[in-house]
Amino acid sequence: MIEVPSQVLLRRRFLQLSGLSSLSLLLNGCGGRFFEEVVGKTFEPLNQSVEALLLNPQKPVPEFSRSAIEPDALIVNTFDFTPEIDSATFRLNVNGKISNPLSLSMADIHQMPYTSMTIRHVCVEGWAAIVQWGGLRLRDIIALAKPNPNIRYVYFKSADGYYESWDIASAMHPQTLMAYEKNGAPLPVDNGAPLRLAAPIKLGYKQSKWVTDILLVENLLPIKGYWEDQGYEWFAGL
Ligand SMILES: Nc1nc2c(c(=O)[nH]1)N[C@H]1C(S)=C(S)[C@@H](COP(=O)(O)O)O[C@H]1N2
Ligand SMILES: [Mo]
Repeated sequence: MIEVPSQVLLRRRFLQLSGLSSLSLLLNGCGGRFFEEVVGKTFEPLNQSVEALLLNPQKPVPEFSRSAIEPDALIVNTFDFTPEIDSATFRLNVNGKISNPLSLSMADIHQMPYTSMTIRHVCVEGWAAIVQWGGLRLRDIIALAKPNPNIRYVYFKSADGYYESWDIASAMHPQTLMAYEKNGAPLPVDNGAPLRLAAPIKLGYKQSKWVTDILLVENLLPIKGYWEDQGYEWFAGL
């Protein structure tokens, strides 16, 4: 099995980002390609190019009215600890197979087009909550990064050690937001401030809080996500 150097570099880079570099010796083998083949077959219909997704946004799912918000129903669900992030010095870094790597401050992020949505958050542990999220569309960040046409997956690294990977179509969905607002107020620290993923199309565990790094890649790595690597489903669509 032959791997081009750039893929190896990207993989190493992500493992460093994840603080998982000690696993890199193990993971630079053939496991990734095997998994890639399995996933590629399972999710054939979503195998759209990033260019097509930029030109033709997917249809939004129906939203709730603001009066439907359930202010107390969103249960804080944090696997380990709550990181303290100084939003004045915070940067969202975007790297990978792109021609315009980004390092965005919260001021940069607030200047990008704002979107609000009121949707249902569904946790796999058996609870749900109607929540309003405000922020910017992930697709706008991806477009700004000038992605290589072959990218198909997006990795998210969080400040608490959490990590996630999404298919490109779900990441480009118009209701997949990097949110900095919850129920009309600035995003609370417990819910992922300064920046978290929010989307009505995936289960709660896909929606990383405290996101610091985004990595756009062509192939899924053997490391897929904090819960997925313990047996939870990867696609986790709603
Ligand atoms: N960084 C990070 N993101 C995370 C989690 C986490 O533990 N760490 N938990 C996930 C789970 S299982 C759910 S249901 C939601 C919960 O979001 P909330 O704590 O804002 O209600 O966050 C998701 N994102
Ligand atoms: Mo969850």
